[in-house]
Amino acid sequence: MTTPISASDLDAFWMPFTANRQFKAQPRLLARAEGMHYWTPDGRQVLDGVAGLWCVNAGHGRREITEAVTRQLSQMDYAPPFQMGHPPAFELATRLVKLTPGDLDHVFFANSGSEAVDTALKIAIAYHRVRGDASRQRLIGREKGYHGVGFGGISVGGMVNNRKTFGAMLPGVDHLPHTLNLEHNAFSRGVPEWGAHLADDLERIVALHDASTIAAVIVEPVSGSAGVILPPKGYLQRLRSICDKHGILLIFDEVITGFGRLGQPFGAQYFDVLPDMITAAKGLTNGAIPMGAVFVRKHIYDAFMKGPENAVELFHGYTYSAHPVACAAALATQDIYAREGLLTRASEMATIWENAVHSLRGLPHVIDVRNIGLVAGIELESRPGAVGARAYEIFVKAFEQGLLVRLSADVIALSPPLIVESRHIDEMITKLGSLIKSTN
Ligand code: PXG
Repeated sequence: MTTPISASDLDAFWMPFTANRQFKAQPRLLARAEGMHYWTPDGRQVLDGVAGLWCVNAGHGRREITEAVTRQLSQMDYAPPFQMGHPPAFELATRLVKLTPGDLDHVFFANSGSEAVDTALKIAIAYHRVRGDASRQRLIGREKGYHGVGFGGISVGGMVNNRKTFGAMLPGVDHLPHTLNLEHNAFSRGVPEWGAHLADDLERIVALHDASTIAAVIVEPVSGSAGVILPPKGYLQRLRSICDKHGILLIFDEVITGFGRLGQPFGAQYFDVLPDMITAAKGLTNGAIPMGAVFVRKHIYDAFMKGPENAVELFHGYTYSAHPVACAAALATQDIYAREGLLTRASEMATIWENAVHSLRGLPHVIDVRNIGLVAGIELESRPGAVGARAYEIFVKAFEQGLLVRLSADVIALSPPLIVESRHIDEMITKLGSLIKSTN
């Protein structure tokens, strides 16, 4: 079967984060991809406005990745990662830590952003314990944060629909306030001026629980899933200094901002703030093969490398940690990024992008436009009693007219492959603009 067409063909697959019955009544299928485009099974071209799902940073169908994956599969399909190794894993780790800032010079491999996040949270708690500071177990996330769907990630995450049906989750978790504020910051270009003081809420949380109970703070430098929420100017610096003051680890979840989305390899470099750990996934392999990673600073790695040399230092890992095929895909992806300058290309395109997306200001229902690097969020006023309906309608019509966008409630998110050209941006904005105008 190449193209499922009848309802029964679609029934067995329980689709993730999808309205299954609505989708299966009116499916939207993709069959092929190359460069900036997808094609539907009936051959319709669709411009990719979201890099698949914030991950295909070098554009689709990169031959070098296909070849590297094929080569690796025929040479060695799988190798156990526990007490054994294979060369591409070490080569990839060495390559990647050259991209990270400061002494973030060790990397632990996982298979997704969710696993990377849960790994980082576990490393944070274990780090304090190996240093003899075992009372530091609390984790601090942020409202509207998205850190994947593991129990750790949803516990520190702050998106209510991802949390409310899944019970009590991890104990000892607290949340900072989010930084979205339309009253002060609507239509800011780049990071908003107002709101650095929101980081000071960490002092309140410290005063409530005492620093000696807190292991780590985790935030996305820029929130993607919750609808493109930017850190106010100085906010991340302030979080860093409060964490330093109280001996709390700071984790940047860069599953979206990693690998060039903001015009630097990582958001940490863009914002010039050095976290203790960075989680990454998505663009690491250009989305071609699942892979996640946690970068840790030297003091964290070193804290574990004590004790007897024959002792396993961290009782954590996955059957597919540093999977050879994922490593091959990641190495080929990094080659492309380096050769084509893609990790900084967003900074070259940022002004064109900013002007383009802000041209939607003034259209009906548009209550905010937010942008940074090659990301934008266009927020529409919600219909009374029907949050998300307006943006969903635009998403469906956009797909019918050959444009893929992403939604979060009534925010339309754009995050194209980093190979995007001005003409693609024009096409996206023209299509979106006319859809926004024609939607009631
Ligand atoms: N952290 C962040 C910051 C993410 O954006 C994850 C962790 C989890 O990664 P995995 O690979 O486990 O999915 C993500 C994932 C959306 C959307 O609609 C975003 C993500 C996933 C699904 C949908 O914006 N980001």
